[in-house]
Amino acid sequence: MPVDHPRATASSRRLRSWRRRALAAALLATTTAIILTCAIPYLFFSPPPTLVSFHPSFNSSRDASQRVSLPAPLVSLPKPLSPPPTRRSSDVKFAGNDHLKIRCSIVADLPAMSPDEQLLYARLEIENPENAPLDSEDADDELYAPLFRNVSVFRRSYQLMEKILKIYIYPDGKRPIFHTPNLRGIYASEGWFLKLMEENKKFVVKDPTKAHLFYLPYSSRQLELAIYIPESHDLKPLSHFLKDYVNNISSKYPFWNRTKGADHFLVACHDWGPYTTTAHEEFRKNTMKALCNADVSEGIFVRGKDVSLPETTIRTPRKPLRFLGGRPVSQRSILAFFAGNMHGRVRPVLLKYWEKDKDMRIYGPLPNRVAREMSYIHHMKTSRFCICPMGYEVNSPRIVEAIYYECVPVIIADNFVPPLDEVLDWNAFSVIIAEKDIPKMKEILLGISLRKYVSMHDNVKRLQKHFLWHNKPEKYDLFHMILHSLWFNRLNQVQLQQ
Ligand SMILES: *[C@@H]1O[C@H](CO)[C@@H](O)[C@H](O)[C@H]1NC(C)=O
Ligand SMILES: *[C@@H]1O[C@H](CO)[C@@H](O)[C@H](O)[C@H]1NC(C)=O
Ligand SMILES: *[C@@H]1O[C@H](CO)[C@@H](O)[C@H](O)[C@H]1NC(C)=O
Ligand SMILES: CC(=O)N[C@H]1CO[C@H](CO)[C@@H](O)[C@@H]1O
Repeated sequence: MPVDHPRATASSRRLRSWRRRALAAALLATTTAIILTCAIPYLFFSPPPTLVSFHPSFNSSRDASQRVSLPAPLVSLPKPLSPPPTRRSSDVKFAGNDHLKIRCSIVADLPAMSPDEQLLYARLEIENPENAPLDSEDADDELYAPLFRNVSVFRRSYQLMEKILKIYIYPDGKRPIFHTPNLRGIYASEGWFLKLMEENKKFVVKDPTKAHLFYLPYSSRQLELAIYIPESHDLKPLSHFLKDYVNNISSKYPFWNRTKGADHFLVACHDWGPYTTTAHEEFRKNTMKALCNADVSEGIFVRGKDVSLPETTIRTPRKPLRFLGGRPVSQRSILAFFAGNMHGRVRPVLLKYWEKDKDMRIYGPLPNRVAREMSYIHHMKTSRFCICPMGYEVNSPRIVEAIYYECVPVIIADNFVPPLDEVLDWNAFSVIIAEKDIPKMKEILLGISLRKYVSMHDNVKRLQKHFLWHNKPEKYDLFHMILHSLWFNRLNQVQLQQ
């Protein structure tokens, strides 16, 4: 910037002030154009601003006919005087992709909004099909559309999450039940999420008044280890402990009572995760739960509100991606593989029908004579299909193992909501068989053409990156996918609270 010259002549001063005015006028014109561009979808293409219907492709469970009222239009702007030009030609172009950000930040002025207004803004942005051009321009080719229910909705929602979402982690709660991630074994996903969330700088805020979501940072596995009395078959002490905790934070802070816990969430992979929430009514009903045990038949997990948490078995926490990968289709000679204990109602039926089949390897616990020849993991790497029957509970660590070893998972667990079901299209890369159809399992698997199988196998490989833990989280990895599902489901709920 030129410094003011004390000896400047009157004419040069006039020239400078003229320039400033011209610049201001140009800015004003540009801003108006941008505002009109941004306003058009709201003014002309969206339903009346006080009534928003759920877009059928947005929800995962809600009745599409359900309508809810919005408190007020998010952005109220004057109607343009002339008829709007067509959308594409009206887009004001700036250098690169930046016009997207400018386009909406000017209208929406996100930082000036309250967290609730920001959520409503994000919701409208995602629901409005007029926003579709935004993501084709911003498409990054990192997402493979066939894996998703609607990849444009996912991409848009993810972008908005990165831009908007803020999370408050309650500092309360003593170790080891709280703040102590366990990174190994079959419950590892709750530990990894806890660790990566607590280390996170992008989404976590110190100031809870800025938060959209509140995290209850406990481990369901540590809760079991610390409080459960072995052989007691009594989960009451665990649920009373959590009830106490929730009562503590709801009297200490104002945030719980504002939504009765609906913007609070937990992440729990232990089978008992859902059952330990039952002693506190609001906690059981309202709090968002990311659960491995995603069973809709028990009345605790609710599709569209809660998140089916992938169960990931981590054997070596320092190298979570060890052993990843599998054989190409041509080197997968076994039709289907299962080995495991006879937990629950499904597995004995599976064995009854298929243990003796020559094309498949269906075992109880993997026999030593077999394991000496070929390990469990190697079986998965060389089979076409990996059978993932429920155990005592609906979930199975085999689903993610199959994805890691590039084996197409076959899920047998009625009432189970598969992981990240809000956004993923499980038909693209898995086979879901009803429990009653176990006798027809071989027929069903052989009925899948080679061509179809090759595409499913390819999809499994492309899906893999969305199921990986990284010590430093990467875009679209498992940490971000879980976070995104929480964000997405919160957006799904948000207007019901108002
Ligand atoms: C995805 O969602 C958008 C926005 O709701 C919609 O316009 C589009 O038709 C959907 N695409 C598919 C393939 O369903
Ligand atoms: C709740 O607060 C009480 C009183 O401060 C404390 O004794 C108790 O340990 C707390 N419970 C939990 C689960 O944090
Ligand atoms: C929230 O509500 C509970 C139950 O009504 C009450 O005991 C508690 O004091 C309230 N918390 C705050 C911070 O006002
Ligand atoms: C994408 C999706 O799952 N949409 C669902 C929304 O809710 C309706 C009604 O419950 C379902 O029919 C849709 O499948």
